[in-house]
Amino acid sequence: MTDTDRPAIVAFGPLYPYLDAELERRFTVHAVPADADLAALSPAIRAARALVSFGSVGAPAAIMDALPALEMIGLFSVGYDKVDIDHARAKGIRVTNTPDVLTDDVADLAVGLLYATVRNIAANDRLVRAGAWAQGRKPALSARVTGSRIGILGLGRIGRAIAWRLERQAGEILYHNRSEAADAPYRYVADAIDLARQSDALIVATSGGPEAARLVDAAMLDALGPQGVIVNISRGSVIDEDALVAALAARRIAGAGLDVFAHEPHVPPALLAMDQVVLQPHQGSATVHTRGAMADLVIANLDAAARFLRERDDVTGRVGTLGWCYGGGVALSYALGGEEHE
Ligand code: 8YV
Repeated sequence: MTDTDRPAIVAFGPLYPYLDAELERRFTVHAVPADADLAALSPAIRAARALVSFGSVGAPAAIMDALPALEMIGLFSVGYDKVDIDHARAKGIRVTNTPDVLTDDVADLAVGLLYATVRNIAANDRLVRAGAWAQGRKPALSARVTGSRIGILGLGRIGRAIAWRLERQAGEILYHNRSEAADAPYRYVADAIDLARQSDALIVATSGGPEAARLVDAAMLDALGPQGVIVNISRGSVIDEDALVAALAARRIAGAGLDVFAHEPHVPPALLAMDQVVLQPHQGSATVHTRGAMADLVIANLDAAARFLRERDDVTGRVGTLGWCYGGGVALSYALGGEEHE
């Protein structure tokens, strides 16, 4: 394929080396930093018909407007809260994401954070490293996971994978969604605050975005109560972070295991000083296996779309249809599918 045959795409913000290499093999890739001056983009960049970005960068309306030929956004994430979906829809730009392939690893991390928080694993690690144990200090006794009531806020794909992992350990698994999931073998709680009130641990697995912004507020944290812990592997924006810091500082909840924050990579300094909090650098999907699978899915989505882009150029003027399959049958995974997601 000559360079002129290759569809031009924009890599918006940093991606991932394996994904970068696979993109270079197929497309003419223009790297555009997330903070680029969009008014100064070259004509070659403005000709790009697809854009790829990390979940934390997404695609605001401004980049869509700066790329007049843009037809598709390929996200390297399941979450699309940083994409202006309404704007994409209005402009007829397709948005694809990477569901399913990361579900297990994100669920594993949620369960790991639950245990680490409830059993004081990180705090006790610090105690050992500091030599305090060797000098005779005993670890404080902790609560336990086995037999506890686990509330899951958002029983989508990841929420279900978390529930499945904890079924044997939990005394009960309960959940809250916008509506009851007909096929879920867990107790549905129609009100989110009630869910917190009835849970020993609350695991936040809902999708981000404006609808879920600060869904977990001071009232919900108070309902969780002084023995309760919260785990968040969803988006930092789902929890009112100031309310969380205040509740932890006043011991109105017992602890928190957090992989995500409201203003990543900034973590509120107050949290850094708290022993009852376990902090992770948004690494739910960050395994070699899963980041590779996510990159492959981004490529599959783009390849299918590239075929579509070329068909648009076909002299017959044929226009491809939505949802066709690529290679071994990996379908374009549309973020705009309307399915209840995590
Ligand atoms: C991504 C995530 O890996 O997929 C998501 O929505 O939160 C992470 O697992 C991260 O956003 C990188 O794109």
